[in-house]
Amino acid sequence: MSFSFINFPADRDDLRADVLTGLALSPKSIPPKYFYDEQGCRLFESICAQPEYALTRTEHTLMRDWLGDIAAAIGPVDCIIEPGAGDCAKVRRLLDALRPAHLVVMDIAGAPLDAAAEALSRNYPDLAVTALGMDFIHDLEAAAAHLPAGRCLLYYPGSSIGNFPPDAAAALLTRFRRLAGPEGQLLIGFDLKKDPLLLHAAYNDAAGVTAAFNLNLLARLNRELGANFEPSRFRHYAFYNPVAGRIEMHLVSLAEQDVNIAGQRFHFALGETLHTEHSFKFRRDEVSAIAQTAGWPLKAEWEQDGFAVQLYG
Ligand code: AVJ
Repeated sequence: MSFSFINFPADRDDLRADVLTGLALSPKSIPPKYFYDEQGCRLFESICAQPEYALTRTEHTLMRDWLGDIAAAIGPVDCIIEPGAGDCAKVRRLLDALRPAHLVVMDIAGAPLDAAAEALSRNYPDLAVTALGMDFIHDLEAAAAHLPAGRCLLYYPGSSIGNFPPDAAAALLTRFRRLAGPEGQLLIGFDLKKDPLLLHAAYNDAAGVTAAFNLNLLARLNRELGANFEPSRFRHYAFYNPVAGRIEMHLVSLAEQDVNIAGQRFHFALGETLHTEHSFKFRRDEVSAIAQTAGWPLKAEWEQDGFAVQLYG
């Protein structure tokens, strides 16, 4: 078994700088990548198990039902690269079907990734696993030094692409193109536009896990930046905006209040929002148009129960 974990230190300074910048914007806004501290990772995994949040289960079923087809379309690969791999659960199916020699996983949550990737490498003794604890939105290019020679498949499942507005999504896919190289391929999974009431319910689960996930951001800022947010004075508020084609997730201030963060004071008016996430929903042609501008020609696609997987290269 071959496993290595490399941590790219960055963290607290980036968090502080991005939070101070985001809170000076109007509307106030914090990038969604900061949801994922250890508690945030646990809450995200719990979201994926909620009955209203079909996204992860549907992707899993699609990948199970079409795995033979998908693997045949991809062909032989030497390496799978997964940015934002989290608990490393999704890539296992592809490892079983494609049997690459190398796996490179990246995640901003370094410690959970380290544990998940090491556990995975114990289950795949012939696989060389490299785990990079990094903010790939920032540091993707640094991953190049850790890729083996040969054909790479970049795997970007889970509708993570939905966190990016179209221009930023195109920019990210362009960087994926450069990393994967001219022989590289991209397998991407994303949530499709559907009944807005279903989308709404997925981000407003009855058990309140999505609310806890959203509010955990404030607890994280209290823990890591010494902020003094009072989470009970903010409301988790998520809705589908059909004009923009996205779920918007907010924390709405329930009172007029001041918050101190890293030595600075921020004022929240009653009803003022802190925007925490966009989760874009797509039609298949919208993603292929974005990928096209990023230099990825569409090779094949699969759709099932409101979720799609596309292969580019
Ligand atoms: C991991 C970005 C795909 O947008 O559905 C789940 C994160 N946010 N519930 C998504 C999330 C609220 C998720 N992604």
